[in-house]
Amino acid sequence: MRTADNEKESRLVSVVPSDRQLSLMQREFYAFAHFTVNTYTNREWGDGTEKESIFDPVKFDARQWVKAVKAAGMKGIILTCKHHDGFCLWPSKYTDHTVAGSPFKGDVVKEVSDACHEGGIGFGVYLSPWDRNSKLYGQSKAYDDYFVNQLEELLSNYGEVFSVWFDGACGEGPNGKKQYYDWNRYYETIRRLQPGACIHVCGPDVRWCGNEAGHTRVSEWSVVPERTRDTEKIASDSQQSDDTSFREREIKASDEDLGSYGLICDEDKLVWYPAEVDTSIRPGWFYHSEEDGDVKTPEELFDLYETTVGGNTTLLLNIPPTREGLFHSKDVEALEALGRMIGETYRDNLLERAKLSSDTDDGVHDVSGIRKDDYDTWYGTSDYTRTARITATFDKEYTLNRVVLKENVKLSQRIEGFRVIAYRGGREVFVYEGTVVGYKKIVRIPAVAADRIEIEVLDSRVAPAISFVGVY
Ligand code: FUL
Repeated sequence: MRTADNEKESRLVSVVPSDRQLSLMQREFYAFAHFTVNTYTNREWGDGTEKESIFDPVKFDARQWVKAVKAAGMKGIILTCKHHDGFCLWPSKYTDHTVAGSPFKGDVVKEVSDACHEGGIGFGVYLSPWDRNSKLYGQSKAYDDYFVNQLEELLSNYGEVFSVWFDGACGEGPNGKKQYYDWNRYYETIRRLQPGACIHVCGPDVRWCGNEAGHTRVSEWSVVPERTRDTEKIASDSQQSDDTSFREREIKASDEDLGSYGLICDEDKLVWYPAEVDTSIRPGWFYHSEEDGDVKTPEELFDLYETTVGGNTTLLLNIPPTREGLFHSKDVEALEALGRMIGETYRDNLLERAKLSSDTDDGVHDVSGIRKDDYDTWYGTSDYTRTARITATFDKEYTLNRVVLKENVKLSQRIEGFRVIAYRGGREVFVYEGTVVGYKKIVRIPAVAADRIEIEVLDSRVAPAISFVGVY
């Protein structure tokens, strides 16, 4: 057990999300769509020499994408408006390497953003800083001007944008030169034109989880050292970091523990930097017909959803459009089945049929609000109590296999250890012990018959602030 320290813990819980970060966490699950000339060359990385004429999605229908995405319960699409090959899915004024030179002629960005807005989901922009086509690449300010001009087009002409996704991949351009990106200028442009948009990966708002395989850490923290963020930026900025004193030791995106109390309690600068897991429904990011048999099954997708969204990260799931410009029927079927599984599992919160109580005498908030999923009601104990217990006694015995816990993250991430205990006729039938909760924790337990559930917070910073409990 760690030594309690009121002052250090108070400092930790003063680190909270911005409004844009909060909105993104509430979005929970959204799609990536990787679409460019690679879809036609059957490659994953284009080299910038592809002819515009190969881009020809004859049945392109962004509404079909949105429908499929919504069926799975996703709340947005981030489109690769420009990938490393430099081909623009919109008719950019600043280059000829765009859809305008293709038989398609239209504006993919416009159609996808319109369909998203019409369907009531968010639209996000992936714009690769690495551009293997632009002659300006590697000429510092000239390329930065070009890149900022493109950002301005995308952030001014397509309505509200919830996300700008900056990839860390950075190599040579067509002149064999590398570019040193003026990140701060890019960030300022985004804040000025789309203040509600989060900047992901090589950016200050959303942290890359460190892999592309869909793995979430056992304990995923949102309050982490500020240098976690700097490292991401520096890493993508190529060999610029050569000082490695112990204090400034690198924290890699792949490290297992980024924010437990012991690790960060003496850290100078802390930030709210929540994780996002990005992975593809197929082996590749782009569509390859030979992968039609490798679409993740609904069960695999459901597992991915529960471990990521239910593990204090957001989930960015890639669905690559085909050469025709549609989501493949296999992907659509998997997404629809996933949506049904999520809907069925989480439809009926058994807590609605329970008597709730807290036996912690100094409870500062009424416990009854926690069966409703909102942040206005939350349950906590008075400051520096660190523990809490909530008991739900059901009207009869139920078979259950999921417990969902949420913290009111407006008050930071506080819980470091908890337990869920299920009882039947006064006897313990199952115990689950966990670490973090954060925005959302989905506790999966084997189906048990129980008539009472106890949620015990074993340790938290200052005091817990639980905003939701669901039992299914
Ligand atoms: C990587 C890229 O190189 C891949 O092509 C893909 O876009 C993935 C999301 O990020 O860094």
